[in-house]
Order: sequence, then structure tokens, then C-alpha cells
Amino acid sequence: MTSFGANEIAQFRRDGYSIVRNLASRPLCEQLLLLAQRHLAARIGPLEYEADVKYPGAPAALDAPGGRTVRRLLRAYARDPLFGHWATSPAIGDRLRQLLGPRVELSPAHHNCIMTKDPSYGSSTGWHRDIRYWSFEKPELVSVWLALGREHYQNGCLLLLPGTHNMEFSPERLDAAQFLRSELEENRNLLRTQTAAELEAGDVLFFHSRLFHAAGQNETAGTKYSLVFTYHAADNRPLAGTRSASLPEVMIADSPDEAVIPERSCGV
Ligand SMILES: O=C(O)CCC(=O)C(=O)O
Repeated sequence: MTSFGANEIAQFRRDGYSIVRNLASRPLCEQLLLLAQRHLAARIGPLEYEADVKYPGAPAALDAPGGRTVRRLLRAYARDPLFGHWATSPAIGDRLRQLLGPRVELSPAHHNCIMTKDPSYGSSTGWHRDIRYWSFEKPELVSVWLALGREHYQNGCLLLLPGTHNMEFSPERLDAAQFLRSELEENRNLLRTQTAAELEAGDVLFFHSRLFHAAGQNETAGTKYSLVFTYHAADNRPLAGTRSASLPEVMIADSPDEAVIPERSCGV
């Protein structure tokens, strides 16, 4: 199946996410994982370090112990055609058209990375909406998160608050960095509804840019790898002058014959 069924679309609209099991084949995941591991071992940039984000559990500075722990291998789309072909594949594009409309583009400015969660120095991420720092005409984007290995509670899988993409939050419920304030009773009640997006290699989580999510630290022995891209309708433009408009969008062709070949010019 290269498309969502009616129930899956209804679930996405209601909960703000949908998980498709086994969307990427095992051999493809193995290839993508090997490539990601090679890029991580060789420290191929651009990189984001845990010390850059300063989230709980991250090293305090680049020169602190573990300070060069990588959080993200950035610009995944242009790093290697293998990443680019996955990002523009019909398995994703056909489903995104069902969610976003007939013409879909990838935003190279957001996610567009391999998330790496290190067992020793990987940080946890508080409850947030990705859209908080993104600037588009409409807050309607979908991120596509491919697990390259098993993701579960112990290694810091994503945690989701179903339905929050449709909710309004008064500014007092968020801190200065727009994370949910977990000390507030109202927020604590909401946090009881959380669900863990536990995935096996090849499973894909589609989630809305307004959906609150978080993740814990990696308490296992192995690094967790996830390949993540973000998409929007072609007529939902990034706002001029913002980070969201800093790189040219990538059109997602609606037939394999028109497949877009990754351009080196927009990345590494
Ligand atoms: O894996 C994590 O710690 C969370 C990543 C995340 O939510 C994000 O980068 O927006």
C-alpha cells in the first residue's frame, strides 16, 4: 500500500499522528543505518552537537566531557542520494498528498537530519511543538520520522500528546522557550494522556507540526538513529526573510519518473 486508508487519515486528523509499520524495507534500513553510522564516525558535517542545544543531560559546553557528542547529522537530503531518494519516495509522497494536498514540498530548513541519540551524553527533550520556531503562511506541516533501529521508551523514543495539534494553549502554559510547563496542574493533566511512539526499524511516524512531543534520554548501550524530514503543501509558503525560507524547497514529484535527484547545492 502506498497510501493511507480512510481510518488512518481520520486518526491523523484526530490525533495528529499516524504510524505506518514496515514502510521502509529491512535492506533499505540497513543501508541507511550503515551510511548514517559512517557519517557519524567520520564526523561529516554539518553537525549539531548536544552541547549546542543545552537540553537536560547534554554536556555543558563543546570542551566539556562528551562535548562533541552529535545530536543531529544535518542536511540529510543532500548528504547522499540514498537519503534523498527515501525523502522523495512515493511511499512518503503519496501519503503526504493525502494529508497536505496535491502538491507537496520538502523543507530543507527544518529537521532534514539524522537524529542520533547517544547513550552517554544524549539529552532529553521537553514537551514542545516543532512549529514554534518555524515560519510558514499556515502552521500545517508534517514530519516523517523513520526509525533506523528499534525505538522504545528506554532509548528515548518520541512521546506524543494526541490531539494537541488541534488545541490552543495560552502563553502562560509555556515557558520562555515555549516548552510546556510541567509544574502546572492543567499541563500535568494533559501529560497523563501521553503515548510512546515505539517503533521497529522501518516503521514511520507521520506527525503534525503542532503536535506536542518530547523524548527521554537513551538509557541503553547503543546509539539510536532516526531519519527525519518535514513537508508542507506547495502553496503554504515559508515566510520571506525567516530561517524557514533560507534554503530552496524540494518539490516531491508525484510519479517516480519525475523523481527529484538531490542537489549538492542545497547541502553538504
Ligand atoms: O529525540 C529527541 O530527543 C526529540 C527530538 C525532537 O523532538 C525534535 O528535534 O523536535
